[in-house]
Amino acid sequence: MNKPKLIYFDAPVSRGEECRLALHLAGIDFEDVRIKGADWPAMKEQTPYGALPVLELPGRPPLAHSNAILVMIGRRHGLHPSDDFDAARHEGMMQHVEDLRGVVGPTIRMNEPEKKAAREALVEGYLPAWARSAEKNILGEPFFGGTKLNVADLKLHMAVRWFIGGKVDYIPATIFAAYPKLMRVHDAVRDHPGVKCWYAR
Ligand SMILES: N[C@@H](CCC(=O)N[C@@H](CS)C(=O)NCC(=O)O)C(=O)O
Repeated sequence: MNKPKLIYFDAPVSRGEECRLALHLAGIDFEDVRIKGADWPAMKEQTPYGALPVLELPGRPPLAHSNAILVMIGRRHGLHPSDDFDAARHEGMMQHVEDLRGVVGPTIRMNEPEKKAAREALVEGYLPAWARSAEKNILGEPFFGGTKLNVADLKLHMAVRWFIGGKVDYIPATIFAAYPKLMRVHDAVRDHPGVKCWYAR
């Protein structure tokens, strides 16, 4: 039988993982395709925008861009606000996370000593400013929009999780510790029963 297919790399803290989590929380039985880096160059041109994640739904063209995938799953399965203004606020925060990735992501491919210098500069300036903006716009508790988890929360959770493991060189694991709302969203997603169930598989 044709199942929805989510295609991404086997990366645990990533755009793909937030889409996998959304599909799981939505109760969708999907094919979790994790491609190897070596297989990617041959696939790249076949994807809509030359990047992953991609969601394939039976009878539809492939869908790309993590936020588009998340919003579509969220709208169909009660993980995104039905009010259009609220939805737009959530999408704004989701874009804020993409902005963060757009700034930190390029440092992954840097060599030393540029990487150290670039990341130390981010710790001094961009990252606290990013977190202040996130904090200012989190109006709900414990999640971004209140008591209910939405796809925007998965996005925020993944952004915090990227750093709190302490595995990003030159960026302290405590980089977001001074932002209680941001950390509360992270913790509430981590502790959500559906999320725990995904990681207990
Ligand atoms: N705006 C896109 C960005 C996608 C993106 O940059 N994906 C990365 C992995 S996270 C990728 O496919 N990199 C391989 C490449 O660009 O060749 C999204 O939100 O999905």
